[in-house]
Amino acid sequence: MKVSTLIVPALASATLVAAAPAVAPLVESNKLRRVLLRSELKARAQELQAIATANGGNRAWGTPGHWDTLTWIESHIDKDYYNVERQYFNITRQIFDDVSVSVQGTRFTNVNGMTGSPNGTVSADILAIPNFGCVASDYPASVAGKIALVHRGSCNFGLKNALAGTAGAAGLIVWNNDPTSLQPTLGAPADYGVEKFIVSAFITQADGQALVTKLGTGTLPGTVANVFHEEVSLTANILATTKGGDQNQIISVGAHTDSVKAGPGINDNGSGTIAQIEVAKALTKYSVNNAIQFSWWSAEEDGLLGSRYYTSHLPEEEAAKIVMNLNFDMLASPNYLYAIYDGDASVFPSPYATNGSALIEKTFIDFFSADGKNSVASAFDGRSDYQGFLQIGVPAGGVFMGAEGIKTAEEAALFGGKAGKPYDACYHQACDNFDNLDYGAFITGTKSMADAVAKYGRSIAGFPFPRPAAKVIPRASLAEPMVPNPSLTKHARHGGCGKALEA
Ligand SMILES: *[C@@H]1O[C@H](CO)[C@@H](O)[C@H](O)[C@H]1NC(C)=O
Ligand SMILES: *[C@@H]1O[C@H](CO)[C@@H](O)[C@H](O)[C@H]1NC(C)=O
Ligand SMILES: *[C@@H]1O[C@H](CO)[C@@H](O)[C@H](O)[C@H]1NC(C)=O
Ligand SMILES: CC(=O)N[C@H]1CO[C@H](CO)[C@@H](O)[C@@H]1O
Ligand SMILES: [Zn+2]
Repeated sequence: MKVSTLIVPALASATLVAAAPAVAPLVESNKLRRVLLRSELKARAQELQAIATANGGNRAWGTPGHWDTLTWIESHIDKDYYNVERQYFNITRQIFDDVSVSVQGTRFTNVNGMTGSPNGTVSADILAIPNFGCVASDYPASVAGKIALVHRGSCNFGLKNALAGTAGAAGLIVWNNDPTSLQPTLGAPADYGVEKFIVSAFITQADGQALVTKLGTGTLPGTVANVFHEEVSLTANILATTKGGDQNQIISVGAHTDSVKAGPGINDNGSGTIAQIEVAKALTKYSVNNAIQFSWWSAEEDGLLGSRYYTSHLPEEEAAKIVMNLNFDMLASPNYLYAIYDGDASVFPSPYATNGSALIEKTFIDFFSADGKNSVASAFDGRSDYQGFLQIGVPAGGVFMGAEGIKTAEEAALFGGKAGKPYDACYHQACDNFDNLDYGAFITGTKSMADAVAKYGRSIAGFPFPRPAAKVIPRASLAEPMVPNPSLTKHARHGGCGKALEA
């Protein structure tokens, strides 16, 4: 008897091996969510913390801690289920050598360079520009050959620079509109319809105010310098695409892998990285109708460089296959809120709103609502890795749990936690470590990702796809900062029946 019972299963399994491989069941939201465990999120956070600890306390791109992060992500991805690719690219950084502003020979002590400014020193008369310098008519003909002094605010630095240059200014000084410090970035001249920028630097609010008063409508001789050298370093994105599912209908899901230099970045944005690993693992038990592509972007901290590299190098016919981009960053803030990108611009005016982005927003609102949780709208301002996708016409959406912003009393009523305190007091600091995370919020955020992956991995019925002609949005049309429209109601949602979802 013993012998025969041993033989029968052996034969049975031999038969199974010979048969066609069983097709995994089609993914379902509740099943995918059920296999996600808080304990696994914690285990990954521990691993990521260990990588930071072993590499001088951070995982900034270009450092060994970041390369180790990439290897670690790949070790968690099933190569039978996914095609895994590293997309290498070089990043050229400006290292400032001499950044200065002087007036009548006196140098200001607190001057910041503008990343993207040409290399050089300009000496000329300084003229103060009225208003914010965001429209061509702000620049008088007399600015030609002079250094324009412009107030920060109302539009991007790149637009101010392009308009001043177009009016013939030889250089630009921007003065801050608040007392905090800032490292400004111009972006690319082409985004503002010009061939090149003019030499520019950034001064404090106090220095700017004093200079404007001193100049009045007249001019004084001065100098603006932005002298730098360049350093080229290599980094990489990771892309893992399901082998199954329609490769012409790709659901792109992304988070960034780098931290700031100041700390380990376990919430920012280790949490998005970890959530993606766990959802990508869970998905391997199921089949999908539409391909899912998980992306781990590099160098978000330096201006969304990894994701923008990807989208800007994507051939048009490949871009046409991407149905949507879902972005997850900071999914475990200790004093969290559940904020969903306002894809329909019902709360925050946004040039990016489309029907597709509105549908994605609704998917997330419905998830939190069905889970008995509140959610609020988050500005759809293109300040994370989904920006590059919006620029090539791909609808986007996602969830965000708060960074350095301060929780309001209204938000504390909706989400608990402490009003008057930052959502993440450790944002961009050394204390953004394993202990910084709210693991309850983290598992909820991870499940919101799983829900969207399952829903769109099954079907995109009703979603506007294939897209009509891609709607390309120039960055210049983006105002800074995004201010919510108070006349519109905040769509804070009280969670459906108040009953938590089973998984
Ligand atoms: C990065 O730059 C180095 C040196 O400048 C070059 O050898 C390498 O091919 C570049 N790699 C990529 C992916 O562009
Ligand atoms: C910028 O100019 C300085 C001298 O004016 C020069 O030493 C430096 O190499 C230049 N940087 C670049 C990136 O060309
Ligand atoms: C967006 O949706 C509205 C209402 O459903 C519809 O009338 C409109 O045609 C759609 N726009 C596009 C560009 O599909
Ligand atoms: C959505 C979001 O807040 N993403 C954050 C990820 O991390 C970077 C840098 O730390 C922040 O600038 C982003 O805002
Ligand atoms: Zn909305």
